[in-house]
Amino acid sequence: MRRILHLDMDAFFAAVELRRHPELTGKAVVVGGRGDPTRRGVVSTASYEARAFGVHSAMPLRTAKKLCPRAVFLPVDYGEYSRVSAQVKSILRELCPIMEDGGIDEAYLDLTHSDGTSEAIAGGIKERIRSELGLTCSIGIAPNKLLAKIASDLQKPDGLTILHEEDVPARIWPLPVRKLWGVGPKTEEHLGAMGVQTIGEIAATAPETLIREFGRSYGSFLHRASRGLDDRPLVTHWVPKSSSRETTFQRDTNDWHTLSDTLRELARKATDDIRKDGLKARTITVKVRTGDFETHTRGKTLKEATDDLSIILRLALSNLLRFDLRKPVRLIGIRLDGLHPAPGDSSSPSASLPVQLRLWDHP
Ligand code: TTP
Ligand code: MG
Repeated sequence: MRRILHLDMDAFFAAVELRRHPELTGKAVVVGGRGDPTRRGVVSTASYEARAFGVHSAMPLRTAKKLCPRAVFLPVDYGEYSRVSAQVKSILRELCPIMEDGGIDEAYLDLTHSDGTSEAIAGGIKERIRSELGLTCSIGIAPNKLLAKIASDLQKPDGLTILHEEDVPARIWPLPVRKLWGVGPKTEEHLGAMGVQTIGEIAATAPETLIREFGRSYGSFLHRASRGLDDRPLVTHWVPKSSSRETTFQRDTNDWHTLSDTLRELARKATDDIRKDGLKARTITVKVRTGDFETHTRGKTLKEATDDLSIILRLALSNLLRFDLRKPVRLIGIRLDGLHPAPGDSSSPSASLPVQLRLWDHP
């Protein structure tokens, strides 16, 4: 049985705005357009306080102002939300390398081969997002993406919902058809005309009827989805080509101890990075930039890829010895490339994840 987690940030754009305008906490806040309800534009999102007045995404700002005259209107700052989004994704990827990016404020993780209870994993993610980013999210964990996504929405904000297959009749069937992934306003209307309002009523409709009404492909999708069945894999897309780390010194130096210690530390971090991703590297390159901004690199390629720190350290230092280090150094860096998934090598904990191969199945 698979174990899939879906995470969705709570009132995302509004929550990010509240971090820098803490005085607005607890107030009705609407983020959209240029933040001016007298001008054209739609609501991107609203705080839960504003939602209580009926304000929601995609509504004209003018309408939002009518529904909630006291709301504070803020302009959209997409750059800031993207930065925070990347931080969320990097926390998630650190905890589980098999991640599907679901959009600016959501993602799926495949926890099938992760240790720990679902409660503990979800609690750990929430805690990191709260303490490091000052934000809350809602999490659903279920046997597939379809159910995990519905689950993450069931107890917003700051929710955690764990669904099992046997919970489908009680928890999923009473929901309106629109809650089903892949059901939009048109299908909702079509189903409504057939007297079908809830997911359970789709499940109770004969599959032949669904196929007659919606065609073979979509009809059978509706039949399966209404029963909570979904075998779509995560689309990870994410295949790093190289991993690099570098450091700029406070003051230029050509002290061998400083240079070699720094390089050792960078090699350690870069090796950690690839190990976390279940990868091994073939090429180890050292980069040195001198105070006059000349940049040089020295690299070595191994016959076989490795994630063995002692081998990587040895190569990094022998590369460093190949530089002319008479001029003081401003920046030193290491790059590991020629990355390959580490095959079932039990000496490395992350490398033993069999699902790692999935990263490469779905490029
Ligand atoms: P959502 O996750 O749909 O909404 P949300 O995070 O604001 O609130 P919830 O707690 O219900 O998850 O969308 C994420 C962000 O995407 C949202 O903060 C703003 C943006 N967005 C738009 O710009 N326009 C839209 O129509 C929607 C739905 C979202
Ligand atoms: Mg959200």
